[in-house]
Amino acid sequence: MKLTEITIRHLQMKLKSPFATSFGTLENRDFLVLEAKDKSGTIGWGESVAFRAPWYTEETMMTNWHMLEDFLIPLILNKKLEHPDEVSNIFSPIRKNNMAKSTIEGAIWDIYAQQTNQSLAAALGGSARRIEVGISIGIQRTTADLIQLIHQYVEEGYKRIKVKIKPGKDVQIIRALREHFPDLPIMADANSAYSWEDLDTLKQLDEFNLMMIEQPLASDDIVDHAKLQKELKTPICLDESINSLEDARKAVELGSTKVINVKIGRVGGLTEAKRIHDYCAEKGIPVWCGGMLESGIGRAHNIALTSLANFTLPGDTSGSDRYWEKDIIFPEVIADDGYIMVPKKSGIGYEIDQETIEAFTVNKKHYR
Ligand code: OSB
Ligand code: MG
Repeated sequence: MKLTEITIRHLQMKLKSPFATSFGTLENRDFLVLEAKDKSGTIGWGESVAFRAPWYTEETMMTNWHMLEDFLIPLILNKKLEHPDEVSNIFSPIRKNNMAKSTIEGAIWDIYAQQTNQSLAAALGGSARRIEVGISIGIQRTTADLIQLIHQYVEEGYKRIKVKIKPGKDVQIIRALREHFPDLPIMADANSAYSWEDLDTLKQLDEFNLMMIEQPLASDDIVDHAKLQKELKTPICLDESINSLEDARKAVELGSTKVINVKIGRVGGLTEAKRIHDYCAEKGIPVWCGGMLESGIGRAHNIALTSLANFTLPGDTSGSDRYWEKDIIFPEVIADDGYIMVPKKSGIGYEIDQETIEAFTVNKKHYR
């Protein structure tokens, strides 16, 4: 493989309903899509999952564009590659900026899978025919609204429900959900909204039989997460804290986490995601694939990754219709009774809807 041309686009897509977390509310999803052309003409697609603002991690859509244009694209254009696993070495002179790196690496995996005539899932070593998925629900105005939404998604067949919590919007709400849905697999995601001072509140969540509590404390704090896990029965799942295999190893060794949310962008690409998966399988730590409100391109990569054997818990990759009036791939991603079929076609396994991509494009630039 050798990339000879790259196009970056800034897309803006309106979410069907605003998504509220402990940091604020998102109405439009702004993100980058990267199209890479190999010398043979094969085209691969990648998505940057960074947001407009740096609330989830420090990266943004525009820092990604800067890193891509000024550092990553110059390192990769016209460089000969045998396998996508080499990309992380080529990018190793650049510190962090994992979502930016992952944008190109994802497109290279797509090209590699196409050229070796296999699905991206198969190229990664995944064998599941279908994956089990859940849904992540943003903070709602009232608990009644939340309960109604959960009813709707449970009826659609989603296998587990994740709700966002923050201080003041936690114990009461979870108690109400548990009363209403005694046996439903429920988990709570705090996106780092708590600190050690909130120990009492977090301990109160222990009585509701949650599957796990996701990232309660600061993203750079695996020490207090280890202390907290000793105080809780509920398993802690780290999201923002895990940016590499090394982070995963340290968090597991310290006892800071019993489950890991793997996000391709956050860990710098599919190769690193697979390494974390393999390590966790060896250690008996279940993993699941997190979501970043992706378009169909990012969603396709998530589906392929989730086909690996240790993705034993339902992930955040819901159907396209949960986010968008119209997605940029076809067919759109369909979650039927909480399952998504893993595409068998080569590469990411979905066609790119060029017209729709063009319609959502705010800005684009070509590199060669
Ligand atoms: O913390 O998992 C998260 C969305 C944006 C940023 C961070 C998170 C989320 C979600 C939704 O929980 C996942 C999705 O539906 O794609
Ligand atoms: Mg999370």
